[in-house]
Amino acid sequence: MTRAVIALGANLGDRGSTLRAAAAAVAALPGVRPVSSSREVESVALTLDGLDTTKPRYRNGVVVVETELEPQELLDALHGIEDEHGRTREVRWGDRTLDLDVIAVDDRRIDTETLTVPHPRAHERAFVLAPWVDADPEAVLPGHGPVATLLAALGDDTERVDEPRLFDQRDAGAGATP
Ligand code: A4P
Ligand code: MG
Repeated sequence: MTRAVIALGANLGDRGSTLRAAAAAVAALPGVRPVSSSREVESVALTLDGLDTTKPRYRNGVVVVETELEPQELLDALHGIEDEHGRTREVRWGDRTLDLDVIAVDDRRIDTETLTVPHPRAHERAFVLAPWVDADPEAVLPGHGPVATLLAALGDDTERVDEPRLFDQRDAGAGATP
C-alpha cells in the first residue's frame, strides 16, 4: 500500500460539482481507499504567460488516498476520470473542466516520460499547497519539506470556498480530518 496525494483543478463548467464528483470517483477506484480531503480554494488562472485575470478562475482541492495501484496505473485511472468529465487537451495550462495530478506517492521519486513524482511544480503553487495542508496539516513534500512551511514562504494567494470537504467523511478512513 502507498499513500498518494492527488490535486484536483477545474476552471470550466460547474467547478465545485465536478471536483466533488471526481473526488468520489477517485475514492471508488478499485484498489483505492480514501484517507482525507481538503475544502475547495479559488484562485486566478495561471497560464504559460503568467497569472491571467481574463480567464475563468480555478477551483482546486486535494485528496489523500491509500492505494495498491502502481503510480502509473493510478495516473491512467485519473485520466479516465478526467475524460468522463469532458476533459480535452488543446493548450498546455489551458482552460479545463477537470485536471487530476499526482502530487506525491509516499517519498517515491519517479521520472518517466509520462509521470514525474513528486509533481515538479507543486512546491511553487499555493493552489496545490493550501488545500494539501488543509487535507493533511503534517504533510511533507519530498525534497522540499513541510507543506505548511512552503506555503508560508510562498504566500497564500488562494481564497477558501465555503463548502464541505471533498470526500464525504463517512467514506474517509483513519487520518481523516474533521
Ligand atoms: N504527467 C507527468 N507527471 C504527472 C503527474 N505527476 N501528474 C504528464 C499528472 N500528470 C503528469 O498533463 C500533461 C501530461 O503530464 C500528462 O499526459 C501526464 O502523462 P495534462 O493534464 O494533459 O496537461 P496540463 O495539465 O495542461 O499540463 P501540465 O504541465 O501537467 O499542467 P499543470 O502543471 O497540471 O498545470 N491555475 C490555477 N489557478 N489552478 C490550476 O489548477 N492548473 C494548471 C495546469 C495551469 N494553471 C492553473 C492550474
Ligand atoms: Mg494535469
